[in-house]
Amino acid sequence: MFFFINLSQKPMHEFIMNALRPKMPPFGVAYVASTLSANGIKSVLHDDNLHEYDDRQLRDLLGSYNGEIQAVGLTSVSTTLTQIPRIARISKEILPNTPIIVGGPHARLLPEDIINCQEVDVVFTSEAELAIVDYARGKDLSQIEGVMYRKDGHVVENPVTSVIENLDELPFPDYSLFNIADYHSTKGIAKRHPNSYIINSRGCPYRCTFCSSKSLNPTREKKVRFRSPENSVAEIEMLVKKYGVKELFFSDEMFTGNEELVFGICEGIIQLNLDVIWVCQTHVNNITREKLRMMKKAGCHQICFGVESGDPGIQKAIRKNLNLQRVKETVRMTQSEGIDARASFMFGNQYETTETMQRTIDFARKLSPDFASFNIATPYPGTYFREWALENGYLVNDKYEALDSTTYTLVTPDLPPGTVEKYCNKAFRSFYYHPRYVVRRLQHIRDMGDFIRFVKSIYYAFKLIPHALRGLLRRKSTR
Ligand code: B12
Ligand code: SF4
Repeated sequence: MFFFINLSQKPMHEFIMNALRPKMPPFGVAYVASTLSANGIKSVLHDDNLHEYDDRQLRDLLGSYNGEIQAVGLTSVSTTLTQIPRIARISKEILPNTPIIVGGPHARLLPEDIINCQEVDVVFTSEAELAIVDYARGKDLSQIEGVMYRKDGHVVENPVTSVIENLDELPFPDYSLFNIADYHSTKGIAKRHPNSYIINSRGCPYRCTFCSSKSLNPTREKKVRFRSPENSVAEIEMLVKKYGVKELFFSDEMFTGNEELVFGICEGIIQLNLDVIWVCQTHVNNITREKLRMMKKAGCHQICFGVESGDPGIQKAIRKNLNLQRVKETVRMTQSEGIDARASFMFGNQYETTETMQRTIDFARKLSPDFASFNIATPYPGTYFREWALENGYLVNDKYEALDSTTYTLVTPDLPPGTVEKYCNKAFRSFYYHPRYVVRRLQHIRDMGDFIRFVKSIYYAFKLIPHALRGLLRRKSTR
């Protein structure tokens, strides 16, 4: 049996958006567990991000599976990396002869950070659905692609020479590992519960400077791999009928990029008459009215567009290169087809100044999407933004746990400490705490469900005021 642990993420600060954050199961683990299961090997998951265990609870839990555990598998994003030594130490105390293996986005981006922890035996440096089965069957490590391990005191890394080209060959994620109803997507987005994520493709053809998508792609090319619509629809049907899922979040990096997939999934949902609504995120340039109409018919109620900045110069600098006029037209078109438009913005990218950030705040207000999110630019490993910050000596806080989008870890000549956080909070207040926004949301109320969501959003808005104030005070006192 493989015993997987999803490491917990602890926000560094009180931050205005923290209260809205999603809590979702680890889908990477669900994918590797499903290929193990297809080969007759059982998996168990402890989600420490959902139920955080102290040392004693973790010891008791691991001890209770005495003798059954073949390997303890940890999954890690950069922000949870610092949890690895503690969990690995406890695991070795209780199960000294059981290997500790680690995978996840950070393991794919900077595996050497993880193998440096002496208790860790093997790091999986790429998509691991195939490698994990080789590993479980006891294949010699030197013969397994995409692993990093120690041999005779040296670190060895096996390259990845082939990738899973046909995603339809993979079994669906193992949803039996967790209880979907225990989780939730970003508060305020989902209209129904239980809700879950689904991934229909891997990769993105764009190259935004703040995003690690390119570095995560095993081919490092602009190639995107897509599932067939039939395969995705079969998973959706299973989620709805077997797990009672009522709402889905298509977490593809760019859902509307492949016409065949979008139309195929929509037709499938309509033909099977599935009782499910959904939300997706995508690129402004991939939207047409025809697609929107089909998506609406198939239950789409919200689209999130990564707009990032209201300043044309910053658009170029971050290689997003959006035409702001087209952004406006796309948001209007989305709203006119009865789908809510969410726009996501960032503060503190390359060459940002207080003027460019103010332009973003003004643009967000004028754009008038139904919802907006405001994030702090974060120099994740595998991004050009991180390289730029390092080259210029702007990175002043290199702690991985600070990469939680609530802390600005750079100081640039144009942005003294605290400026980016200030503008981010200002953007939130200027957008949401505005009578015009409240009136517009009131006009959107069509049924009892909308009314309840409106009351909840007012409740969250008031709840967020002390969050914002505490955050500001704490930042000031730690400076
Ligand atoms: C959906 C998604 C979410 C969802 C669900 C996340 C989840 N729990 O799975 C939500 C919205 C909750 C989320 C939250 C966050 N996310 Co997110 N998310 C994604 C997204 C779009 C898809 C993830 C996914 O399912 N990928 C597909 C699976 C198959 O890939 P995978 O997870 O890497 O898993 C494979 C391997 O890594 C390996 N593997 C994984 N775990 C293990 C464990 C073992 C033992 C083994 C052997 C192998 C193994 O095998 C898997 C199958 O091939 C990715 C973008 C991307 N391209 O991956 C960002 C991404 C992973 N998220 C990211 C970030 C930053 C976050 C947050 C920190 C944001 C924040 N500021 O809070 C939080 C962290 C929450 C957490 N503790 O996990 C970054 C990670 C960057 C980094 N350096 O770590 C990414 C890469 C986005 C980006 N391009 O910057 N996220
Ligand atoms: S930010 Fe979005 S569009 Fe840009 S590279 Fe990343 S996933 Fe692609």
